[in-house]
Amino acid sequence: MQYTPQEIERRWQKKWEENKAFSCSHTSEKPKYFCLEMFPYPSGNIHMGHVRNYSIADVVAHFKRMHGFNVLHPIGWDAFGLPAENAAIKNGIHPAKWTYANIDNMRAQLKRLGFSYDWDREIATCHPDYYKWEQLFFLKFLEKDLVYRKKALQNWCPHCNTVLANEQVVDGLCWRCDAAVEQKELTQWFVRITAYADALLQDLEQLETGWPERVITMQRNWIGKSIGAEIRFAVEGSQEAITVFTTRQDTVFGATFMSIAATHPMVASLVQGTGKEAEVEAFAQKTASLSRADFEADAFEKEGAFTGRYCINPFSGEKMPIYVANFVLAEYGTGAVMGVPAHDQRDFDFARKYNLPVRVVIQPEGPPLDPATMTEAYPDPGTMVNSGEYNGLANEEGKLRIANSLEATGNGKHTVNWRLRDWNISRQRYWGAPIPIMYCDTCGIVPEKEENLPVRLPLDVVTNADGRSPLPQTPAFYECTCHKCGGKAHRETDTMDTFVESSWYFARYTDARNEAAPFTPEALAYWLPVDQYIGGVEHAILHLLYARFFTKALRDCGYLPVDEPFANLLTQGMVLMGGAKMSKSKGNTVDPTEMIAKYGADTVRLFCLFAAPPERDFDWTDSGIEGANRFVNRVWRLAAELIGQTPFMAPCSAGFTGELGPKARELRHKEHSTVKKVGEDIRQRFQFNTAIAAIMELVNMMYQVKDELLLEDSGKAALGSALATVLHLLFPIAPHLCEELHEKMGGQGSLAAGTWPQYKEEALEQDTVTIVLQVNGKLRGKIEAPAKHDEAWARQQALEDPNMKKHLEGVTIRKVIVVPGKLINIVAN
Ligand code: ANZ
Ligand code: ZN
Repeated sequence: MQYTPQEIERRWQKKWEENKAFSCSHTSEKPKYFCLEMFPYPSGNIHMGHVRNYSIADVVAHFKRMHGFNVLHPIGWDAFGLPAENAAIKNGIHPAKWTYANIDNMRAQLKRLGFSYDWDREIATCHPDYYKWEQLFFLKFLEKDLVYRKKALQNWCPHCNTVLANEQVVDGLCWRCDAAVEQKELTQWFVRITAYADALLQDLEQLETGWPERVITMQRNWIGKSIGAEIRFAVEGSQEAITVFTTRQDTVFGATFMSIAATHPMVASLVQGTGKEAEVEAFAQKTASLSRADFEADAFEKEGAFTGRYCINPFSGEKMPIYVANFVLAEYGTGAVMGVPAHDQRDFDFARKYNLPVRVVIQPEGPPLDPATMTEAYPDPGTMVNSGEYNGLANEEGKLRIANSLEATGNGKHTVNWRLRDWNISRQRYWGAPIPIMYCDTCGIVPEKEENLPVRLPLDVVTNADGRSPLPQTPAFYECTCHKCGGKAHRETDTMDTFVESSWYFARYTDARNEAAPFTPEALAYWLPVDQYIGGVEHAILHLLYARFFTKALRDCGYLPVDEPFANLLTQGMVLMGGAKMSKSKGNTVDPTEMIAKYGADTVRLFCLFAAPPERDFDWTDSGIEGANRFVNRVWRLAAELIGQTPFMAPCSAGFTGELGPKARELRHKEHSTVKKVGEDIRQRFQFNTAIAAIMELVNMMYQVKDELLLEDSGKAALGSALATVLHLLFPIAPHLCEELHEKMGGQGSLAAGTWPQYKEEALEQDTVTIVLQVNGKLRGKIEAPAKHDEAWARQQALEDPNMKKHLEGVTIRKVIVVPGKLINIVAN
C-alpha cells in the first residue's frame, strides 16, 4: 500500500465536489455555524499566509460539522483595487482580464488544498451582480444622510494618484506604495461613520468575550472618545475669541499661552498689523505638509511662531501670547489648544523652548512641585492650587465645576470630541465600483434610479500609462440623461474605495446567488452573525471598523438583523522565513504549489497548524515541513499494517475493561484521553498544535503496543478502535489521508459527514498511577500503585521503600505531605 498524496488528494477532492459535500442551506433543522476567513485579494497566487489562514478556518469548519452543526464556510474574491490597474499598465492586460485570470488560478490552488468551501456561494466583488447591491446601499445611505459630498483637504498619494482614507495613511505614508502623502483640496463623497461613533464604541462591550483584547483596544483608541470642555479666550484688542477644546479644564488657571493650527481661519486676522506676517506665513507653509501621523511620532519637534497678539485667560485674567504651533491639528477639536506647561509634556517642552511661564495648578501628594526645578510636566491627578475659588478641590471634581461655570458664564461648555472622522470613499481610480450619481446643470446632484442599477463599469476603456482613471475620458460612460429634467448630465467618474466591498460581503454569502435582492431575510436571520471570523491583525482597525459600521447602518436601513457582524474573531500570526516576513522583494517566499507538489496538501496543512498556536508568528523551515510529512507517512504505514489484521471498528468502541488485557486497556485509556484533549484544545483555544501533538502520542503508543496486541482478538479490537479514532481526530487537519484510510479500513461513506468521537469517562480512569516519593522536597523514589488505593497503604509503601529508608535514617519525621495519587513528601530533620 503506497502513500500517493497527489492521486489520493485529487480523488477525494473530486468526490467532495461531485457530492457537494460542503454545500449548506438556511432551511436546515440543525443549529448553524458561520465560519469565515477574510477573503483574498486575487493578486495571482495563493501564498503561505493564505494557506495558514484557511487551514485554521477549515479545521474549525470540519470540527463544527462533526459536532452536528450546519456549517456555512464560503470563499470569494476582494477583486477591485489598484494592483489590477498597475498590472494592466505594466503588462498591457485589461484589469478585468487580469483579475479573472488570477481568480481562476487561485481557485484551482484552493481546490488543490482541499478546503471545505461551499463553492456555490463564491463571489467576486468586481462582478456587477455584486457591486449592484453596493450601489443600492449607497442610494439608501444617501436617503438617510449617511453619505454626503464635501470639499475638504484630503490625503493624496501622488504615486497612486488617488485620495486615501485616514486609515490608509501609515506614519505619513501611503499604506500601499509608501509614498509620502500630501494634502490636496477636493470634493469627495463621505460616509458618515461618525453618526455611529457612540454605537461603535458602546457595542465593543458585546465583543469582549469573542475578540482579542488588543483589537478592541485599537478600535476604542481609533474611535477616540474624549470628554472635556470648550473654553473661549477673548483676543486682546479685538471682538474675536479663540475657542479651545480641552480634556483638562481643571488646569485652566495654569494656561500661560495659546497655540493654534497653522491653517486655523483666524491666523490671518490675528497677525495682521503686528509685523509678524512674513514670519508666521513662512512657518505656516512649512507646517502645511505635515500629517496626523507626523504629529503623533515620538521624535516630532514642537515648534511655533508668535503672532504678536495675546488673548485673556477668562479664569486667571492673565495675558497669554498666541502662537501658531506645528503640533496643533487643524481637524481635531477646534484647532486651538490652551498651553498648560506644568501639566502637559508637549506644552512643557514648548514653554522651555520659548521661555514661557510654567505655573503649577495641580499638586500631587508629597512635596509640592516647583516650576523652577521641574524637569517634566505632571500630568496625573491631584489637588487644585493657584486656582482661586477652586483651590483644595480634587481635580476631577474641579473639572466638573469648571465646565459648569463655563456654561453659566457663557465662556464655554461641556464637550465630547471624537477622533473618528467620516470616511472618504471617493477614489479617482478606474478599477472600482462606480458611484451611482449624476450631476445635472439644472438639478444638481441626481442619484441614479434604483431600477437602473447597476451602473456598470465600462470594460472597453484604454488605461492611462500614468495610472489616471480613463473614466473621465470615456464619454460613453459619463454622458447621460438626467432622469429628473431629461437634460444632459454627467456621471460621477470616481469609484468607491474597495473597503466598501469588504464591508458587507459576509452577509452576501448567506444568499450569494440572489438576483432579485442583496439578501433574503430568512437566510440572514438564520446565518448571522458570523460565528467565527479569522484573518490578519493588520485589519484590526480599517476593515473591521467599516464592517461594523455597515452592519449597523444596513440594520437601520432594514436589511441586517444584527448589531455586530462578527461574534468571535481570531487574528492569526504570520508565516515568516528566517524570522522575516515572506516577500517577493526579499526573495524569501515559499510557494505553496511547489510544496503541495512535493509533499501533498495534507502535509502542508498539517505543518501550518502544527508549527505554532494560531495567533503566533512562525518560521517556515524545511525540517518542519519534513517532520510533518514524516508523521503523515507514519500514520499511513501504521494503517497499512493494521488494515486486514484488525476488525473495522467505530472510534472509541473497543470493548469494556473486563474483556481487555492490560496493554489493550492502556491503549484504550490513551485513545479516550486523546479524544478529550484534542476536543478541548480545538474547542476552547484553537490550540491545533497541541491537539496534533496529542494525536502523535497516540500514534506512537499504537506503534509500541501493536505487535503484542495483534496476538489476541481483544487487542486487535483495541487497535481497530484507536485507528478509527486517529482518522476522525486528524480528519479536519489532513482530510484526504483520513478519508482514504477510513475507506481502506472498510468505512462506509465519507468522513466529511462523520461525527466527532465520544470518549467515555470510565475509560479516562487509569488502572495504575505513579506516586512520586520525596524527603524534604527531594526526589527519592517512585511507586506504582493501583489507581484506587488506600492512602495509609501508600504511606506505608513510601516508608518501606529502600531508598527512602536510607534518607530517613537518623532523623525524626516531622510531617508527611500527601497529594493523593501523585506525591508523598516526608519532612524530617
Ligand atoms: C489643555 C491641557 C492641559 C490638555 C493638560 C491636556 C493636558 P484627547 O484625549 O486626544 O482628546 N488638543 C486639543 N485639540 C487639539 C488639536 N487640535 N491638536 C493637538 N492637540 C489638541 O486630547 C485632548 C487634549 O489634546 C486637549 O486637552 C488639548 O490639550 C489637546 F494638562 O488642553 B489639553
Ligand atoms: Zn436635471
